[in-house]
Amino acid sequence: MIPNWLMQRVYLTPNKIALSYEKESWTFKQLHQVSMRYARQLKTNQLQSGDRIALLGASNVEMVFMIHACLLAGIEIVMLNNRLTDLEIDWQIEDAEVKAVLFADEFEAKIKSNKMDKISFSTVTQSRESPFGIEENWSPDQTVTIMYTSGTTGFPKGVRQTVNNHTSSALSSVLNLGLEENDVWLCTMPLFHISGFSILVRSVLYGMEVRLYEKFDAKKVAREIYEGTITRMSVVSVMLNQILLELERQEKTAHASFKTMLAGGGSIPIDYLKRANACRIPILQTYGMTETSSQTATLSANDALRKIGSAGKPLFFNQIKIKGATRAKEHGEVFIRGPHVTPGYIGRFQENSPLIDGWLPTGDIGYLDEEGYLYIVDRRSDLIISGGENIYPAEIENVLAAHPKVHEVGVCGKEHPKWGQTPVAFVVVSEKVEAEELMKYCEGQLAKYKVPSDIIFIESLPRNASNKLLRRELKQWLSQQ
Ligand code: S0N
Ligand code: AMP
Ligand code: MG
Ligand code: MG
Repeated sequence: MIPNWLMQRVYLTPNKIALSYEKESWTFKQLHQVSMRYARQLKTNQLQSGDRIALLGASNVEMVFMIHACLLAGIEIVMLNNRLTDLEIDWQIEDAEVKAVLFADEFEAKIKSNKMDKISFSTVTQSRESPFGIEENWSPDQTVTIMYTSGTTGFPKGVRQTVNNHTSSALSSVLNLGLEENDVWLCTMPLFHISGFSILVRSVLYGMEVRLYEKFDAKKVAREIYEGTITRMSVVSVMLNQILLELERQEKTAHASFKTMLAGGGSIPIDYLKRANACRIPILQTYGMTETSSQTATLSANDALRKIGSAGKPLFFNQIKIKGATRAKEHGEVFIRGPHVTPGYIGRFQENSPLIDGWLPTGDIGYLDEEGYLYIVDRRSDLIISGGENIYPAEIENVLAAHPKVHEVGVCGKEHPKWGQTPVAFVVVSEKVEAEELMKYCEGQLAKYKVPSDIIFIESLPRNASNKLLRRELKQWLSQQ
């Protein structure tokens, strides 16, 4: 059994700071008090232990209280990406068969489905309180969160993240990074991604302060880094670049107490790693995913330049193998094993075990060097990563192919100076249509970051003998333009 995280934390260090936001802060005791009140108010709204709900909100303090209320009450949370359209959200909440959707009032228009209860945050916080029996201990296999991740078929998969997954991830991380009394981890990542959520878990397990931003702001972050008001932070490459540009513009370097810039969610350009080094930012490239409740491997700051481009070695409890590889540097699919790996999906994909003989095939192509450092070189599938948000071509192709004037369509990623990559659609029409009309059509159905940045009309799509679309050829075609 694992003790109820926040109950145990408030027992151990009630007066340590748990959370800060702008000029306000909350101790673990205060966080516990508010979250317990919310949990009792959820009970009044018929939500209690064993229920599954979906949570839609911004990455702010109210959201943190709501998350902890659900954890205290034993309610499984489907974390919804607030950049998605109403259609995408409906698909996920129906797939997850949630009992209710809890939403921050400003997101009301994003929930159209009427197959479940819809409860606004203000309804919860204005409800009377009902007593509930708190579970002081949790089973390690209990699901805490479910996060949808885009899949090769174009249908997102709801990934279960258990008590054991989150706990072992936080433990592995601290064995690698260490912990100091004054640590403050800045969270500017969305709480609906494991990149952000894992920071909340680390906070409650370590007794560490999380400094929370509702929105990423490079200028504010840069100041915290050179003034030393935070000691650790997680970023994707687009954020890192903006922070570096700020520090470079102001000719500032990181404060000596700033210890960790955990950079992941996709590959980090080598130029950024060198610039980070010049700004005295200890940069740690990491390889993690939703299915592994964050980091699997992380490169230490000392190795950042010696092993440039590597995502490091696996954290203590984790194992990595390269399928089929018999010697160092041989490329193959990365397989992962460890207590942080999800037991499986829910909904449409619940019968499809993600594991092969206990190992998670990642779809990523990589190699281990002679010292056992991991390098990710490619994707087996055609995943596009835009600003840390994942997009599978099939999601966009499925939407565009349904347009009456579209005969067929192929999507691939194009390099982009700001976002890393953006999707581009190659369209074969059955009837003349303007690119603008197709973009509008996509905007109605897909999150903004998935809407193709270019639509290119062509005569026919490149296919192999068995009629399979050759997306690699589309990519080559783009690079020759
Ligand atoms: C980069 C972010 C912050 C950009 O958002 P921002 O600046 O707030 O934009 P907005 O003001 O909302 O919108 C302005 C315009 O920009 C468009 N837009 C926004 N985001 C994107 C995007 N990603 N791609 C393309 N366009 C985007 C808006 O649509 C808007 O357009 P207009 O003006 O036309 O309306 C934001 O994108 C962000 O937060 N990105 C990061 C997401 C993330 O966390 N990804 C990681 C997911 N992966 C994991 O969680 C597993 C890995 C992991 O756990 C990890 C990752 C990193 C570090 C550590 C770890 C770990 O293991 O702990
Ligand atoms: P997600 O769907 O957000 O869980 O994203 C996980 C995927 O992001 C992985 O399967 C990789 O394709 C990619 N990724 C994460 N970290 C890295 C990294 N350090 N280098 C290259 N790709 C990465
Ligand atoms: Mg994914
Ligand atoms: Mg059609």
